[in-house]
Amino acid sequence: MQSPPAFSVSEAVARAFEVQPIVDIHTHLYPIQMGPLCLMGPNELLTYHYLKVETCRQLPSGTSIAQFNAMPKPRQADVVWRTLFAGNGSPLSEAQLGVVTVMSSLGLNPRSDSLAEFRALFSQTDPEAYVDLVFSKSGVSRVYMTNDPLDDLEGPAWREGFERDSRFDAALRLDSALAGWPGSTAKLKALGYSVEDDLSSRTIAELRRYLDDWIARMDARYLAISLPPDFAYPCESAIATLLGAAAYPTARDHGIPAALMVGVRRGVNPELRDGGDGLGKWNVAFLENIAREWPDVNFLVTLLSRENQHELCVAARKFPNITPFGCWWFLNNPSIIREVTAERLELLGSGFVPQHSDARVLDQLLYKWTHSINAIAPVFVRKYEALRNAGWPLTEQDVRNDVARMFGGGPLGS
Ligand code: RAT
Ligand code: ZN
Repeated sequence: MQSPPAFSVSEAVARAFEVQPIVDIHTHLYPIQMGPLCLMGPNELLTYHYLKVETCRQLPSGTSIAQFNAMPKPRQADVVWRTLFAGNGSPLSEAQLGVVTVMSSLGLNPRSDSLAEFRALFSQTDPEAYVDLVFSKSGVSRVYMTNDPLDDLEGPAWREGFERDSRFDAALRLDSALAGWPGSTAKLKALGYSVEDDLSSRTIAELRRYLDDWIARMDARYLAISLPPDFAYPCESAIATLLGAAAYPTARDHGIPAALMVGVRRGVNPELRDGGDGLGKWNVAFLENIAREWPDVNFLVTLLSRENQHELCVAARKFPNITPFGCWWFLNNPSIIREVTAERLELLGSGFVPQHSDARVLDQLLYKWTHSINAIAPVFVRKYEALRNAGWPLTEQDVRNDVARMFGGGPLGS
C-alpha cells in the first residue's frame, strides 16, 4: 500500500480549523430582529458579568457595589474600562484578554484611555453589517440561542413574530418553566395552559402541551435546563418529577436532544446580581440513572465543576446517549480547556462537542472561539502525532473530518 504524502500535523490542524464553519451549540445571543435581546457593542461587552465581577473586586475607593449596580450601563462600562484596562495592572484574566482580542480584531487600540474609539466604530456601523462582520471574522456560521417563552422580553417577540435570521437556531430553555415549581404557574396560565400547583396528571398534560407548542413555534432543536449540584434523579422533588414526566418524554417523542447543564449554585453572592452564581460538584450517578431510564433520548451534558469532568467521560463511555459538550462558564479558560479536551479525546475519541461559547454579547464570538481553538488545536496536534507515530497513515482529510464532526454541531448536525 502506498503511504499518504507526509504533511505537517500542526499545519493540517490549523487549516482544518480555518476552513470549518463553527456551529456554536449554546449561546445567549439573539438576532437583531429580537430587539432588546440582541446585545452587541462596547457598552454590552464591557458590562459582561464576568468583567463586572472582576471590577467589583477592585472598585475605585468611595464606590460601593450597590452604587456601581445603580449606574447606567455606559457609565458602568467606563468604570470597568478604567478599572480593568486603564489601571490596576495588565489585563491578564481570560475575560480581560477577551476584550483585548475583540478590540484588536476590530482594528482598535486596546491600550486606549477610553472607549471612545470603540464607541465611534460601533455607532458608525450599520447593525446588520456589524452582525455580518462578527460572524465572518469569528468563523462562526450558526449559533443556538437560549429561548424562554416565559421571559418578559422574549415572550412578546415570539408572540408578535419576527423574521428569523437563519444563523440563529432555537433551544427551548426550561429553567423558568420547570425549576422552582410552582413559581411559573401564573405565567403558564397567562399563556393559556391550565396548570395547577400540584403535579396532577392534568398539570403534566398541560406542561407537555406547552413544550409541544413551543418546540413547534420556535422550531427548537433541543431542550435545555441548568440545575444545581444537589439535583437528584430519580427523586420526589418537583423538578425531577417534571423532567421525568414532561420534559424527557417530550424530547423522546420529538426526537430532539435534552441538554443538562449541572452544577450551578445561583445567587451565592446576590449583590453581584447576574455575576453572583457559584458552582458545586454533582453526583454523576444521577446522570447514569437518567441515561439508563431514557435510552431513546440523547443527552447533551455539560457540568460546571472541574472535579466532575473525568466522571462525565466515564459515564459517556457507559451510555451512548450521553454526549459531553463544552467547557462551561468557569471552565472556559485555556488551562482547563486543554486539560478537559485531552481527557475527553483519550476517553471518548471524537465523540463529544469540545466547546460552545456561551456568548451573551455578539462581539464575544470574536474572542471566545479564537481563544478556545488556540487552546484546543495543540491538544489535537499532539494526539494526531501520537496516532501517526503509532503507525496510522493519517491524512489531512481525516483531520478535517474530525474537526467537522466535533465543531460542526455534533449530534445537532450542521
Ligand atoms: O455562562 C454564563 O454566562 C452564565 O451566566 C449562564 O448563562 C449559563 O451559561 C447558563 O446558561 O445558565
Ligand atoms: Zn449559558
